[in-house]
Amino acid sequence: MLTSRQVEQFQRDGCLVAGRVLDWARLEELRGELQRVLDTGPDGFVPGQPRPVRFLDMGKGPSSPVWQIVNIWEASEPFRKLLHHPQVIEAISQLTGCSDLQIWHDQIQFKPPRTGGVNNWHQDAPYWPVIKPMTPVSAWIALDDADTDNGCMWMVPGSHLWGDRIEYLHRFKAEAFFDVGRDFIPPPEAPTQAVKAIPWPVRAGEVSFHHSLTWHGSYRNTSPRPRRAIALHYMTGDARFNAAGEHLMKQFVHLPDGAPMADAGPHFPVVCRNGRAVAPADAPDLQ
Ligand SMILES: O=C(O)CCC(=O)C(=O)O
Repeated sequence: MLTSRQVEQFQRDGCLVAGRVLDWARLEELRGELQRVLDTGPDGFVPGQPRPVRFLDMGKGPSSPVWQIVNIWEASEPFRKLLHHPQVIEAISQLTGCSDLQIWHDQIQFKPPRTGGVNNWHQDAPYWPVIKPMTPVSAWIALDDADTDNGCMWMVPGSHLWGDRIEYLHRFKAEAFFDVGRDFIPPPEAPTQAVKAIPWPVRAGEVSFHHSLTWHGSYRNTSPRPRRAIALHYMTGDARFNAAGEHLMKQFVHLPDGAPMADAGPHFPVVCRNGRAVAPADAPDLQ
């Protein structure tokens, strides 16, 4: 349960590191599962074997890879359980004010030691045009200590209040502005013109929450350590399908335009109903 101070901080900043949610044993289990999937590789899954929805290098190739795995939960029982983590679900429910939640999708971001690349500045919501209203809050759980040396996220606190600025953020080159206080120009309605990007370190096993309009990105991993993390993107109970949009997960939605995403089926498990976390065992199987 978040304190009222933490909720206020999130409302003001659009980001919050909210403490430890995984003990060492659980961390080790998830790291082991991630390694199993990485060792299998994008082309190593045999027909019929449970596999993630996407598995590819979103970086600039072998010299600066950023491995992205979408819906690892579909290939790994421990990651499926993680979607239902009661502490995380309860916090998302508090931060969104919604008592019904389901998974939109998960996303591993793995930056290998020394070579791991950059995630450009962006907001999440503009990339999710198939759901309306946008899904407001994501949980980002560190599987390693993430700091400025191994490519932690950077945030622009308060930027979630400035609407959809993705066109503006796309102007920045991959390497730009991972440096405190550089000259982002906020929109005129921003309360301050001194926009600061701040590093956002998160320790292994801790959860960080960010609003889907918060400006964020992450720099290279120049350290000898890996940077492994998973983002859990949730939908609120009022989310509806927008058939005009495009997204990787659209292939699993067989609904008419405007239908509630609550009916979207087993690729989008319900994790919170009437304010109570739904146990993984009560979520339907994928078949
Ligand atoms: O892990 C990262 O470097 C970026 C993650 C991100 O953009 C997100 O979770 O929305």
